[in-house]
Amino acid sequence: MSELSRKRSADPAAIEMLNLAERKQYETIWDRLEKQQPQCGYGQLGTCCRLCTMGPCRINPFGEEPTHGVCGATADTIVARNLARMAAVGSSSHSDHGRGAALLLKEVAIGKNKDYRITDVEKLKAVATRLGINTAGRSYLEIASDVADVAINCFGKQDEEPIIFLQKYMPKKRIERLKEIETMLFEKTGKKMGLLPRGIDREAVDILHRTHFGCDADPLSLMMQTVRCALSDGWAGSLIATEIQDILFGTPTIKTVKANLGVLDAEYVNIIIHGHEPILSEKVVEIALSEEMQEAARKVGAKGVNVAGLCCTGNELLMRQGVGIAGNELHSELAIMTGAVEAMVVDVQCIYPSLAKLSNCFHTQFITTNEQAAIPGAIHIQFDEEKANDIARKIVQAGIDAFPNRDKSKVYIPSNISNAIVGFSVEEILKILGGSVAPLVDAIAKGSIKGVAGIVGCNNVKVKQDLYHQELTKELIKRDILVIGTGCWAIGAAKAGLMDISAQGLAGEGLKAVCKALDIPPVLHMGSCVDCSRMLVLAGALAEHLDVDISDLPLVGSAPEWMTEKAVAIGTYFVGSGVPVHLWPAPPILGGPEVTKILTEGAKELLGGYFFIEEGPEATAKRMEEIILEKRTALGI
Ligand code: BF8
Repeated sequence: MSELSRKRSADPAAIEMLNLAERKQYETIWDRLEKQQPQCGYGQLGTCCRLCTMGPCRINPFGEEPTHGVCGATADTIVARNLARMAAVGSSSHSDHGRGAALLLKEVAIGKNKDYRITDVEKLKAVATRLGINTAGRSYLEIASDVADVAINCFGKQDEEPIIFLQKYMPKKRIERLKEIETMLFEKTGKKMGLLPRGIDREAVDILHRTHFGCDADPLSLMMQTVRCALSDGWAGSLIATEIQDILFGTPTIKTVKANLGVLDAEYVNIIIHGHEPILSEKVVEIALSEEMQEAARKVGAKGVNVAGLCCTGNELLMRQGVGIAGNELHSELAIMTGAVEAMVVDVQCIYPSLAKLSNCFHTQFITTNEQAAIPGAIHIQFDEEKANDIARKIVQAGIDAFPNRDKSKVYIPSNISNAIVGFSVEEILKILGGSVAPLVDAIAKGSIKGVAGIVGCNNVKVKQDLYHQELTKELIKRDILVIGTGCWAIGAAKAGLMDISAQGLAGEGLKAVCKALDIPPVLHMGSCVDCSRMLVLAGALAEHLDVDISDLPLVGSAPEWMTEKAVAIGTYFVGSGVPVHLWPAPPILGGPEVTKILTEGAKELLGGYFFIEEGPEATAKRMEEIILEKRTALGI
């Protein structure tokens, strides 16, 4: 077993595939990282600016010349602007996804789209009631039309009022606190700094405007707008995606799934769905599993069609349909290298352009489907919701047609596969708790559960794949801290067996007893990255039950292998909601001492939530536990 492969990943399936890549000379993301060394120090510190053509400028981190950009921008201004833009991009990615769901719900409601339907009428009514929409004596399509209108309005409204979804879902105490901060900042500085988002699109555009040449240079003002934009993602854009996808495709329920590359089956046509939006993946699964397609696969010599997920669209499918998950982000190249993938079908976000070139080494059809993610070298089959059935059939058929071209001598599927109990939507959590958060609050009050940690985010090729995810999770449950989470962390935890019922044995005595009584693992899969909104809703429910602010609760977040701009948005909306958030690797802010101070110390005082940077799972778990214990003491428990 290659030493190099073991340095790159903690996942035995990945190590096997990395060994194979080394033998066969397939280039991987790890190889490309090496070719990029040494990476730019200014970029890592966040002190390079290329926002106008007088630059690019960079600031000397040791206080020597150049200390300012050509326009006079300081390191803090540059760092703040860069970070704000990262959050705007991340928020926009989640929120644009939510927009797609809202627009589809409208089309289904008015009968324009016949290829989709409303699956979960109970959830529809619950969302409508929360939004203040009348449900009595009305058809579910009428209600759905109104829900879609409210959601669509959150994107483009122009008045100054906070976004309706945020108003109806964020606990009142938090809204009040944000308003008080706005007033206090105005009184103290004379500058208007808003925190409550007015419109989803508006807050991202605001950042694009204020970071244009010659606009906002004030680190505090830039950071407050960053929080406002991120809050429009968490409490609106992502929340809309989650809620409407539940209405369209069903609210996740608890189920057992299989995780890791072993979900691929050498005797079947394997179709992997990768990306983020279940509008595509739900349809591909439905069509792929139809008798018509299974029969077509048998005709070309396969036993049928097998569908597996990857990354967040994989999380969406696993939560709702129980589809097996082939892996998280760093598995995407490795999956193709098994030589057993007939089609990798992608929509948007977290898709390496390298997959097109790699697919050419195999018979794999690398199929892009979305105009927002066209990739040179891919086969593009344009997806269109109104013709979803026909297009999904075409996509699945392309996979089936590729099966006879499979080179059997290239097939190598690692046998690693784990069981994971998944599907912990807030609704399911409430169901297992008997209808209210009270038993969870009691367990926390008694100390059997010290607190709750939410872990999110990616794989980052700079961090050994899944190691931080696995070790931090184990350290936390050992300390009687319940772990919930989403995204590529959740897939990493599932692959490592941490979502299996047997993981109860790794938990501390208090947490173990609670998990045994409820028959759940100590590590709960709450979905894809837009489903971080489920964690916000759960935090809100706990805060309202206790009549306290979210920042008073023994909650803490972590993104230990993060890498995307979406993760910046997620971390920031948790901070804006009052939750302390750990980050590793360090974000590109350390070149701006004032920005670093605002995000780590200033935010704590203002928002209750703040960022902290820590390296190493044990040190991180220790710090997270200390934060939880601090909160418990303040609550008097
Ligand atoms: O939205 S965890 S690598 S797949 S960004 Fe991407 Fe990060 Fe994975 Fe999902 Ni989230």
